Amino acid sequence: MKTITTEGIVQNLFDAEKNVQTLPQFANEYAGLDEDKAYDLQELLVEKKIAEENTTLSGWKLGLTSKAKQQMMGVHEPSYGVLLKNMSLNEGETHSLAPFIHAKLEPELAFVFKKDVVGTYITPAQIIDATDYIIPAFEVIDSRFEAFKFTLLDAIADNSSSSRYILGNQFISPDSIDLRLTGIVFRQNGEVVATSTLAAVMGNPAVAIAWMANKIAKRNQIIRKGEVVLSGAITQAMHISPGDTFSATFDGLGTINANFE
Ligand code: OOG
Repeated sequence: MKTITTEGIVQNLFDAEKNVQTLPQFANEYAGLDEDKAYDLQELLVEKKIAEENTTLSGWKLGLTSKAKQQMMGVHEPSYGVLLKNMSLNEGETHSLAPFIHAKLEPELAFVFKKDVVGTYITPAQIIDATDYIIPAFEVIDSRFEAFKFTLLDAIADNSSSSRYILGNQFISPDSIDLRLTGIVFRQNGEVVATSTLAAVMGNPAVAIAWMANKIAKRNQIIRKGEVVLSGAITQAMHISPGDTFSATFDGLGTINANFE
């Protein structure tokens, strides 16, 4: 039996973010919830945010694309979410943790598109071909669910835990780079907390984005020229505390920094 309504879930997720409060997972109380319905909820939440926060779509994000993240969260497949203009933070600034419930930071490779990506069988090569440049990036994720615990369907409705994103300032064409072998070193307060290569993201971050392009095509959506796509966490996510400084150095692509208070 359905004990919670669609409007109720969307409002609760919206309010939880606004009021910096958690809510319980709902997926088990919502009869007939499947992946498609969870993305319907995400779409309604994003529409509400665009209307009430007076912002616009700036791109997309992949979630749970690496084994490290899937194991950390106990799920077995990726998800995607929507990025909005008001989620973008400037690299050089120190960011207040006040708007976040229990934020974590993840290094990711961002792709910016120079063409619309249209089709229902998009390949990773087409993703690279449509990419203007790639940028080292951080994503701040913040689940609206208690203790950062959820099923995949809860997380999808919660816009895949998206919260903010920070883009670096080196813009590089992906054409001649073997992304799979691009190494990264992730530091928190100067200490190395994780190392990886971009192959951790579904073998190649372009594979993850192709997966998403095909997934959103089924809902009549596309990646558009000018949009940014975060291709998913390359390492485990690190909890952010006030005063933390983070950096992620990507071999040949530069370093992204983030400071919090
Ligand atoms: C879900 C979203 C994770 C990623 O890149 O893996 C994510 C979560 O773990 O909260 O954005």
